[in-house]
Amino acid sequence: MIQLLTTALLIMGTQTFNSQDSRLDWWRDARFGMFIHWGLYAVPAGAWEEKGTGHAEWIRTTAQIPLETYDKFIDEFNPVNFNADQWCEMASDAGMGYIVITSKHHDGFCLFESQHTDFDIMSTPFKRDIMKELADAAPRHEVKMCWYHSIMDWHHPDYLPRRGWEKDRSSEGADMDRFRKYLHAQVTELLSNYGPIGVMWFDGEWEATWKGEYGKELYKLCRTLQPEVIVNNRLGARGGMSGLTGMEGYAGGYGGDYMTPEQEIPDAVDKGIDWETCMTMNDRWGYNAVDKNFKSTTDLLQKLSDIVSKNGNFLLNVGPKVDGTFPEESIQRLSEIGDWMDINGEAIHGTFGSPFSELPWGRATQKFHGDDTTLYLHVFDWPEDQKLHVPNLSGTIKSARVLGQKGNINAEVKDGEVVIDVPSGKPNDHIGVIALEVIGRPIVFEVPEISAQTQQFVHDATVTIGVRSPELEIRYAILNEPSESNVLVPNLRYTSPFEIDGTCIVVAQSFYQGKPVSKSSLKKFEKVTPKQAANITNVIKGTLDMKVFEGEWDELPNFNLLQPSSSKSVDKITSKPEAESQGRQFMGYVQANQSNMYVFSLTSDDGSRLYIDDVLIIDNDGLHGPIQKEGAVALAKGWHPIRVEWFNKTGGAALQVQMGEIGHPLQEISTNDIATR
Ligand code: FHN
Repeated sequence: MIQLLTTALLIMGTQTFNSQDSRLDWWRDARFGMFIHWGLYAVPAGAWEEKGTGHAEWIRTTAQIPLETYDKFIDEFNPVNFNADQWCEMASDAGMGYIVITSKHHDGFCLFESQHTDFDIMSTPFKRDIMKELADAAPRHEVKMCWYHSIMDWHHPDYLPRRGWEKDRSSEGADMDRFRKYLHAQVTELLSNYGPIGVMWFDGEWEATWKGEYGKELYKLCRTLQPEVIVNNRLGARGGMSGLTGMEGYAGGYGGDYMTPEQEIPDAVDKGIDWETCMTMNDRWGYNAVDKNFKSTTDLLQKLSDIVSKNGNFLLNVGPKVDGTFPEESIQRLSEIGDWMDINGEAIHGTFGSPFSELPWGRATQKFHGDDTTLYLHVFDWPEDQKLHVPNLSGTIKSARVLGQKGNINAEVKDGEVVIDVPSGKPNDHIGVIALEVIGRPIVFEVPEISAQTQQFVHDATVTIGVRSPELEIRYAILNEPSESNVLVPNLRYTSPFEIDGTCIVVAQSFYQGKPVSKSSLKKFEKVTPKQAANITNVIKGTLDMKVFEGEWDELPNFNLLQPSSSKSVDKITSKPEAESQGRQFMGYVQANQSNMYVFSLTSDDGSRLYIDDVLIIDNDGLHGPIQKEGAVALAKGWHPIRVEWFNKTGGAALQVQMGEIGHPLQEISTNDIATR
């Protein structure tokens, strides 16, 4: 048995990441937005008494400031230099198409006038509705106004849980249902009083008191109030900083309209998925007077290029000061970014991801004009010999030009690459962009990808081979001996998936105009003997033994060395009733209805593992949000020992096991297929 681990991008939930949903078109075209974290936390600017100067928007918690002390900041919040048009102009001039500002962060303070609390901007000396002024200014500068809104609320008496250190702040009488009514009432204000809103950017969704079904309910409220509004995936368990979204089914998983990786850029994302990386310019979201670790303009632009080349959006943060101005370092970077975007913005706005899996000197984006394509080459490392080699590219190139420079430059299609004569010296300090006008679509000589649902099989397997450029011809060969794999030129034309019924190696290569234009790829597939079933009779169907353990872990402990707090027979593997600081061990038998390969999926928040016949099939351990992993194993017809181990430290809890015979959909294991003896 092999352990086949694949981490699936979680694209289920209330809304799948449907790249056909035209509601997101303006947002996809924008590609670039401004995040603004602003509130009472700008008053202390990261410093608090003997608690140091490293704080920011979390300061009430990280410096353990009692509520009544923190609330006094309201008397000092008077941003006399705030100018909504200036902020919107800086965003627009930087090439940003939307602004997402914290209408309310975790501290509960509302930057907008709310009829449902006095803990808002109207209780400050400023007494002006910041959101209103921004919402009015945004259209004047062609930016869309969007609201960040935190579910977690450290101020509202009904929100639970209290902060662990808030020993003196009783939770007596706190009522999360009443808090959800307050939350809905404020979201209604935000989507009723300020005109068309581009995105509702929720956050603070990870505590155990917030359930996926609440997220679905709030999603529906947003879309009812403004049907065109976009809602991010942070109304349900988002899967930690990777921003993966929650799975339908357990904890009422929630999808949202796009994924939200935070402070990181995913390696590669399926082109059909909408996503946005949010990132700070320095090390903090809210203003910190001593945090001078600002990323360079070149670094920020290369992050923008990398993200857009992967079909994503970049939400770049500014943390304004208490007087209503942006930090000088932010202003300077926004201005320099704007200078670059003035000339190169066409390589960002309205583009799609790169046709290349990688490029040695930079990134690429593309725009389609009917049948033709503009291919933008983002050159981070400008060639000193003035020859830019674009590997694995062909097609009919009509022209080539350097953005911001007059006239065309020479681009020659040679065997398997395009060589472009570029002027000496990078055209700017950050990224030089070359636009290639291509007739039709660029032909990228990719190595073919060989795949099957699993690399082991019991009876037979279906093999699929693919490349992205339809102009390429795939040729393949099926080899029985590995020794042959490095000499043979594949000679079978691939037209559709094919069956294999024995151990073999599949070799494939891309051809163009009759010539091989890529390296060969190869993959071994193995016919295996299924694991013999357990020799048991008189099973008790529909039952598994569950042991519960109490404790705090960062990874799965060895439960066999621990004393369970309880144990009982259960009819399914689940994290319900959810609890923190808890581990569970499920043991019993699972039935294979016939001899074949079986795929298991294990989704959990936090860590989990799945064993069949005491062999580890899926390792999904560690502290994380809801993440799904898969594994496969060959099983003979009959009953096989299964063991699932799981723990939840704090926050969201989730556990879901699915199973499916190869070639069939994964689904919850039926009670008919579990047993104890
Ligand atoms: O806790 C917040 C944090 O303060 C900040 O707002 C980021 C921005 O996405 N979101 C949460 C951490 O994931």
